[in-house]
Amino acid sequence: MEAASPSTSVDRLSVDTIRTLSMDGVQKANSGHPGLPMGMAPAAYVLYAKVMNHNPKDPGWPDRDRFILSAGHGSMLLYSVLHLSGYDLPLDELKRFRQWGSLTPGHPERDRVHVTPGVEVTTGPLGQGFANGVGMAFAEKFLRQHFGKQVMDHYIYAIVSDGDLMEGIAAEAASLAGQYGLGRLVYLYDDNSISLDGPTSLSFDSEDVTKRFEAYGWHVEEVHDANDVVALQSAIEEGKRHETKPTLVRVKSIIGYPSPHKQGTSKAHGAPLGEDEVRATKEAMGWDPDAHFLVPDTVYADFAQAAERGAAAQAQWQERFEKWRGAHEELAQQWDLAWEGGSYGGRPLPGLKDALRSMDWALPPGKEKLATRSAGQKAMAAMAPFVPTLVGGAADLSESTKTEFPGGDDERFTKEHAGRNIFFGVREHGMGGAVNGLAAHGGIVRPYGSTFLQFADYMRGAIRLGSLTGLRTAWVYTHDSVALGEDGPTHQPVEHLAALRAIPGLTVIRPADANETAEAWRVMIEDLEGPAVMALSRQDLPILDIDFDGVGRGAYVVSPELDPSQPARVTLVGTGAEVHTAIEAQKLLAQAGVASRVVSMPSWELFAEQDDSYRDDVLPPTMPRVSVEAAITMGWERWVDRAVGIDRFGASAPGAEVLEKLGITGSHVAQVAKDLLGAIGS
Ligand SMILES: Cc1ncc(C[n+]2csc(CCOP(=O)(O)OP(=O)(O)O)c2C)c(N)n1
Ligand SMILES: [Mg+2]
Repeated sequence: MEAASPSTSVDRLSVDTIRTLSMDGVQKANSGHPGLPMGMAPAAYVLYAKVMNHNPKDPGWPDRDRFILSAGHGSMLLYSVLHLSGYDLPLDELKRFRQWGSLTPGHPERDRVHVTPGVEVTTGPLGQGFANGVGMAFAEKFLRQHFGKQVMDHYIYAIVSDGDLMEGIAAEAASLAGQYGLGRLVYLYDDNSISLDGPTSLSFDSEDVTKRFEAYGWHVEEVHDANDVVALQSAIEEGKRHETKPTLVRVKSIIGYPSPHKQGTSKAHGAPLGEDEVRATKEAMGWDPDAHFLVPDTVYADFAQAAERGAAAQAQWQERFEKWRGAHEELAQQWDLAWEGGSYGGRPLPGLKDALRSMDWALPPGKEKLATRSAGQKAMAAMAPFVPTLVGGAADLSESTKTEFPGGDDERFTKEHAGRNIFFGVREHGMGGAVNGLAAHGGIVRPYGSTFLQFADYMRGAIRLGSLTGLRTAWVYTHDSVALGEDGPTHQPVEHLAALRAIPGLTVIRPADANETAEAWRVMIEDLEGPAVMALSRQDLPILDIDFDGVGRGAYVVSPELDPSQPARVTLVGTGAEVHTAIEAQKLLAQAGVASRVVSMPSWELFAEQDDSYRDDVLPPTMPRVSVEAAITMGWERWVDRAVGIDRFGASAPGAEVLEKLGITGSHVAQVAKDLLGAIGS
C-alpha cells in the first residue's frame, strides 16, 4: 500500500477541495450545512479515494461498496466527493445546490425519476440512513450466501452524526446489526461534540457511545483527529477485518474546520459561513479567496486513480461473474431476474401468478372461513419457490402476522446462516429502515416488514421515506381493525388506514378474503413499482368468488344485483372484512325490497389510477353509494355519499361485540342506505 500521510500535499489538497466546494455550494445557495462537510472532508476522501470499491462510470454495479450519508444535512460533502470521483454530477450542479430541478437537493434524494448518480438512499431524517445500511448488510449477507462470494462480496459504509446516534431508530438498528453479526458494516461517527442547538453537553455527553456500541456487539475504533488520513484508513481497514462484528469508527472532528471564527461551534452547523468567513477560511488554508468552485487539476488526477481502480475492480468482478454464470445456470437465472431493473427492479421466477391464482385453501371439514393473515401465510408458502430472494420478517409478531416462509431453521436468518425469515425483534422502526435498505440494495425482490397495523405508527418515519424514494417494499400488517377485540383500543387501529393512504406513493391494499390476499401478494410482487401496505384481518372471513383482475384495479363488483331483474338502487362499498358486512347489508336490503350491488374496494390508490369508464362502471356516478369500513371515515367523501365507520377509539371486548356496538353491522349499513335513498327521494 502506498504511504498516505496527512501531510502529503495531494491528500491535503483533495481534502481542502472538498471543503471549499462545500463552503462555496452552501454560500452560493445561501442555505445549507457547511460544518459537517468541512469537518468530515477527510473521512469522505479516504472512503471515496482510497477505500471503497466503486466505479463512478457505473454507479449501479451490483457488487459495489455502498456509501450512506446518514447525516443527510451534510449533503454538500457527498455532492463534492461524487463530483470529484467522476460521477456524472457536473460542477454546474454543485453551483445549483438546493435549486429547483437540480441534482443537488437540500438533502440527498433518490427516486426513480430524479437521479443523482451515486446517491444510494434518501437521507435527512436522522437515524434512517443508519438503519438503511443495516438492511443493506442483511441483503449483502443473504445474497453472498445464496449466490456465492464470487459475485456478492462488498461492504457498506456510512457517515453518521451525533443526531443519528441520538435517534431511537439507530439504536434499534445497531442492536439488530450486533445480533446478526453484520460485519460488513463500517460506520464513521462524526464525533464533533456539536449538534444543532449547541454543544452536545446540552443533551448528549453523558452516555458512553463506545460502551453502548460495544454492548450491542459492535467493534469500536477511535481516530483522535479527523485530519489524520492515515489513521482513518487504518481504522477502517481494521474494522473490515472484523468479519462478524459491525464497526463504529469514532472520528473526533471539528465542525466547520478550519473556519477561523465558526469552527467548533453550532454556528457552522446549518447556515452559510458568510462571504467574509468563507474568504478567511480559504486564506487560512492557503487558497485564493477570490476563487470559487475551484478544483486543482492534481485533485481530479488524484480521484481519477481511484476511479481507475474501481473500473478495474468491476472488470475483475465481471470476469468472475461470467465464469460463475457458466457454472451455475439455475442461480444465474435467479440472479438475472432478481437484478432486472437494478435496485428498483426485481422479478419473480415464472409461475408465480399461476401458483397464487390457483390456491387450494384446504380448510378442514366444517371450517368455511379463513383469516386473511392465515391466507397470507398460505400464499407465502405457495410463492416461496418463485421468490428465492424475497427476504423479510416481523417485529416479534410472526406468530400473529403469520409472515414466514415454511422451512424452519433452514429458512431462518441467523448469524451463521442467511435464510429468508428475519426475526427483527420488537424494533418496528429499525425494521422499517432495514427493509428500506434491503430494497435499496437491489437483488432482494420486494422485501417486507410486518407487525400489527396499530404499530405502523412506530415505523412511520421509515414508511414515509421509503415512499418518497419509491422503494419496492411490502408492509404487511395484521389485526387491521377493532375486530381484533379484547386487546382493546391500544391495539385497535382506527385512523391508520387513513394515515397510510395520506402518504403519497404508497399503495394500501386491504384484501377481503383469502383469494384477494393471494392476489394482493401477486400484485405487489409483479405489478407495483413502489411500496405497498397490506392490511390483514385477525378474524376468520368467508372465502369469496372474486374477480382476480379486479384486485389490481383497486375495486370491482363482488356481488351484483341478487335478482337480475331488479336494477340496483344503491352501491355498497366495503374494504377488507367489511366487504362481508356490505354483503350482509345487501341481503337485508333485498328483504326490504331494495336492490343493491356490492363493490369490494381493496385499494383506493389502484382504483384512482383506473380510467373514468372503468371507475364509472364500478361506481356509477348516478347511483347513491354507501361505504363501510371499520376505521375513521375521513376521506370516504371522495368515493361515496354516506360512510359507515368508526370515528372514535375502539374498546376492549370480544371483537364481534365491538363491531356490533360501534355500528359495523349489516343492519346498520342497510339502514344508512335506506335513509340515504329516502333523503334523496329515490
Ligand atoms: C429526525 C430528525 N430530527 C431533527 C432533524 C433536524 N436536524 C438536522 S441536523 C440536526 C442535529 C445536528 O447535530 P449532528 O447530527 O451532530 O450534526 P452536526 O451539527 O454535527 O453536523 C437536527 C436536529 C432531522 N434532520 N431529523
Ligand atoms: Mg455533531
